[in-house]
Amino acid sequence: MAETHSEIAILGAGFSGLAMAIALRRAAPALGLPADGGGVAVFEREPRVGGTWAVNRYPGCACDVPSHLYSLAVAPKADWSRAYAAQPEILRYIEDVARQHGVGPELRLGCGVASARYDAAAGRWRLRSDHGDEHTARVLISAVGGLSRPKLPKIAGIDSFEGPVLHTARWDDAVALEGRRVAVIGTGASAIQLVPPLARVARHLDLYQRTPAWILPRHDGPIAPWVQRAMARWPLLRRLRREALRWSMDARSLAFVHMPWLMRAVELQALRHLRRQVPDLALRRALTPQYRIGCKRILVADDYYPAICQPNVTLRDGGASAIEPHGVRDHDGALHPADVVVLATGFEATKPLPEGVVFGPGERDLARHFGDCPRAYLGTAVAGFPNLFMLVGPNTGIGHSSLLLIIEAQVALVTQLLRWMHDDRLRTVAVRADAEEHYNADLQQRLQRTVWGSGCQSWYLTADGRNPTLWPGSTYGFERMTATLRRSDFTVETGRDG
Ligand code: N01
Repeated sequence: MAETHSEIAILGAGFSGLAMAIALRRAAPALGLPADGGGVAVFEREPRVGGTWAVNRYPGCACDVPSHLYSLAVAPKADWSRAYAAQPEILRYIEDVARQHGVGPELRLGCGVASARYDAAAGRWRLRSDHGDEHTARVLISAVGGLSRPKLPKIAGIDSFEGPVLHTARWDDAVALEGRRVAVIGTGASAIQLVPPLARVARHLDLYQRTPAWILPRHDGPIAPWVQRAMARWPLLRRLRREALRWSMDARSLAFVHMPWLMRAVELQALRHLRRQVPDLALRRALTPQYRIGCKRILVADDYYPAICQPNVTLRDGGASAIEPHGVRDHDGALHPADVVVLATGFEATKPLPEGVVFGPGERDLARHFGDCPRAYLGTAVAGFPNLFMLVGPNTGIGHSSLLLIIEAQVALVTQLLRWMHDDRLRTVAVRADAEEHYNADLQQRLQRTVWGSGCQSWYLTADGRNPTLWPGSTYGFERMTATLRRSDFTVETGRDG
């Protein structure tokens, strides 16, 4: 097989991989890269760009962050059609952004990376694609996203089910749901978007709830065409809207991180929403969460509770105890027939890259190195793994605002690192172990009193309660932390070839 080479290889063409590719194009002269995307290869397993927005195609899929904040600062969009855009519009936006910025020649679509190994003698990463092709790169940037690997629940008998089993992130449009009996397992962010459209078409929908979620009103709706036109004509209006959203959402980090008791006011708002939408007392009780709001992701929906109140929908509180060839057993052991099972059970958030994929010097497996509790420096660099940078790495998740703000700050940091490598002819850059240690000790200290550690179980936490997923602060805070590269936190090798 032919071996190809690029200066930089990016894993993933979702929001973060594309934002990185765009930044590399913009900074190409300063990085010594050709302006046409040469020197960069973006490997993407799916046949199209979009990442999570290309694979999450379940009915009702939308963003629960307002559109004017859930967009890249480098690629503003004035004509979002709704306050909260749905998946097709977001995917179109991502495709448009790639096109408008000329990202294309560097894309290797339908080409996943099976393994990436660091060759210390050559100072290169050696990649092997799913097709067996070899590729080398000086720098490897992981942009695989935090929520890319579906989590399949360990429910007894799940493999014995004779009908289709779908996961929200592996949707199959060929599976007909109209007039069928559908069992949905899980009541998180994906489920609450999925249940209303499913309830409209299914003969019967059984919703297996293990833990009720806190839900706030969404206040979604179309953005009037005249508003869209005004934002296109006066970009300042759009910028003001974006900043207002950012400030108001970031202000919440104060309560999440420093004063969880303040969340009580938000709980009252959510309880009012529940009372208004669910008249049945027993159902309301079953839907009332027993943990502090914010401990798990706060959900927003206007149509979820009304859907559960429909006569063809039954809430099976307590979750599913077993699955059999033709149905699902509830918490009490009663069997409920089902034609299709839908798993809305989330993702392997602490293991986005499984074992056996990325190997640093000495064949050190990155996923094993991370173990149950991944950690990195600024979520971006990992001690012992030279010339490897991560986007949306450990502790960069953000529950209260737009992840795209974090991604763009990380992209700017990685661009600074690459610029340094180019200017000083560096062969390798790796974060120092003590800098990583110091950063994480401080981070875990800040995480201790946050709402996320207030006693619930969530995908944010490891089994022993550590938090390797969330950033404990505001998006402005993350931007500040990453704005200036502290070169003394890195070790380098000089004498770069080529
Ligand atoms: O997954 P989740 P998700 N038996 O992990 C339940 C992002 N997102 O796909 O709470 C029965 O939140 C589990 O129950 P419990 C967003 O960051 C964003 O919904 O563990 N139930 C829970 O109810 C979000 O946080 C958007 O007790 C089982 C559910 O499955 C993240 O993705 C939209 C079970 C999993 O909920 C994940 O959301 C959608 C079992 N064995 C998603 N195992 C936006 O709009 C798990 N569950 C941006």
